[in-house]
Amino acid sequence: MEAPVALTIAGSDSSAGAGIQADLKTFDALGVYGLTAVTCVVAEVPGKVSRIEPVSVEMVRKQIDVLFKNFPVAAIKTGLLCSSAIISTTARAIIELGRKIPLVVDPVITATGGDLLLQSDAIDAYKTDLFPLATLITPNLDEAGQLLGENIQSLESMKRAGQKLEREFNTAILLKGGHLSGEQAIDLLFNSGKIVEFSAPFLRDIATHGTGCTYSAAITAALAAGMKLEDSIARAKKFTTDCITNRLRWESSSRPNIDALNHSADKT
Ligand code: PXL
Repeated sequence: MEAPVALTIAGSDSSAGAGIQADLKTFDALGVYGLTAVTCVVAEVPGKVSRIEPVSVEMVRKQIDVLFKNFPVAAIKTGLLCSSAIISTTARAIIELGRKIPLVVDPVITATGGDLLLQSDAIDAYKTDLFPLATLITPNLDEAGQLLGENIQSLESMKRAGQKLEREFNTAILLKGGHLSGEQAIDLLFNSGKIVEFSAPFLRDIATHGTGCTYSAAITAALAAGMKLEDSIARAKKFTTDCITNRLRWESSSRPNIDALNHSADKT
C-alpha cells in the first residue's frame, strides 16, 4: 500500500502538542506518512518553555538529505527552525533537491504562551532564504506583525498586512486571525491578488498549544495528497478545530489542569 509522504523540518516539543510531534500525529490522522528532520529539542509544557537546544546544522542537513534521497517526498513543512544558520541550511537543501515540491512555511517565532523560540536575528534569513521557496507562508498576527514591523489588531489591518506580505514575498499567505477578539476565528488567504476567508467558531480560554503546528501540518498533508491549496486549507481548518473541540485534559500536581489537542478524534 502506498501513502503520500510529507516531511516536517521542525523542533521537538517534549509535551508533544506542538512541533514534530503534532506534525506526525496530524500526518498520521490524515493518512499521510510523516518524515522528520529535527532542528532543535525544546524542554517545555504548554505555556512554559524551559530550555531549547539546537541540533547542529550538519545534522539537520544530513536528515533532510537522506530522506530526500530515499523517499518520494510529496510536500514539506517547516516549523521551528531555531536559528538563521538552520533556516539557511534548510533552504539550501530544498534548492539542491532540484525538484519543485509544495513547501509550507510556518514562521514560528514565539510559543503560544509568549516565550521566544526563534533567535531574534533569524527573521532576516527567513525573508532572504526560505520565503522565496514557499508555496504558502502561515503567520499568526504576532508573527505577521514582526515580519512587517507593525501592529495588526483588526480585520481591516489584517487585510492590509496580508496584501503587503503577499506582495513582498511573492507567494500565498495564510494570515491566521485567531488572536483577534471576536466570535469567529477568521483566517485570510491571500493568493494571486485574491482574498479568501476561512472561519470557525473561536473557542476561548482552552488548549491552543500546538494549533499553529497542527494547522500547517494538516495543510501540508493535503498538499502531499494532491489537493488544491484552498481545499487543503479548508480541510485543515476543520481538522484543527476538531482537535481543539475534542481536547484532552488531565489534573496536574503543579497547576490546576493540563490540556492538549486531540489529534486522533477525527480520522477523515
Ligand atoms: O507552537 C509553536 C511551537 C513550534 N515548535 C515547537 C514548539 C512550539 C511551541 O511551543 O515547541 C518545537
